[in-house]
Amino acid sequence: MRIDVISQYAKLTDNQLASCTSIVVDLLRASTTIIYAIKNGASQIIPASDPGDAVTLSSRLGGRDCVLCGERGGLKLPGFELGNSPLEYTPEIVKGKTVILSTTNGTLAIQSVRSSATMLIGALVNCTAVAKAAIQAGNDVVIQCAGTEGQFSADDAVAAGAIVDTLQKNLGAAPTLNDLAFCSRMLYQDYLDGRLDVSRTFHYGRLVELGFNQDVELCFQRDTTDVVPVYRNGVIVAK
Ligand code: 3SL
Ligand code: MG
Repeated sequence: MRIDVISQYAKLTDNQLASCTSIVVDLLRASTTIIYAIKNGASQIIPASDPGDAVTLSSRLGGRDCVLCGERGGLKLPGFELGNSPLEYTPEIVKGKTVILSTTNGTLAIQSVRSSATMLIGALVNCTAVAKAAIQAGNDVVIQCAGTEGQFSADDAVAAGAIVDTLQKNLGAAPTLNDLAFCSRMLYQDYLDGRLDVSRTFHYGRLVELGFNQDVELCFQRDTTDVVPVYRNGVIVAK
């Protein structure tokens, strides 16, 4: 198996993705939020790149069974019911509902790898489950990080490294890694050993400044769920 970690979205062509399992990682916070929404009973999540498209879709589907969600600059969009905090996606609000979600980087990352043979949503909270699901799919793996506004994001790399590490430990034969897969795994080890202080990284600091301390704590917990969301025919559902 080959494992590539890609630092931000829109780097790979449809041709490169056609035979791959992609794992979309936006640790802070879209992929963690999607995992929590599915864990708490959302029937499906429709990613929308543009907030206007999300609003149009929500009125077309009829408000009652939908929850309109999204952020820009980390903050809930005006008129939307939920922002992008995993803690907001409680069973009381999302159970049995279609979640329409538009976020700054995460939903764009999802759109960028939609031609993959299989697309899974991963984070630290489902690290082991998503790695095992990727092994089961049997293809080469692309870990597509969302990045932060077009740049490498250390939080994504830590989660990607944890997934690479889990893949390596569960595969029979040693996989071939691209350089970022190799370095992400080392970064994850540095994080575990206390050499990488994630609170000093850009997006983590920005979320703390906005008051989302509980979110960042939750997002950095490992293996709190076995839920693996999968993208199928334009929507994200439980695998
Ligand atoms: O970029 C995204 O998709 C978001 O996850 C960013 S934020 O954490 O909500 O600011
Ligand atoms: Mg992010």
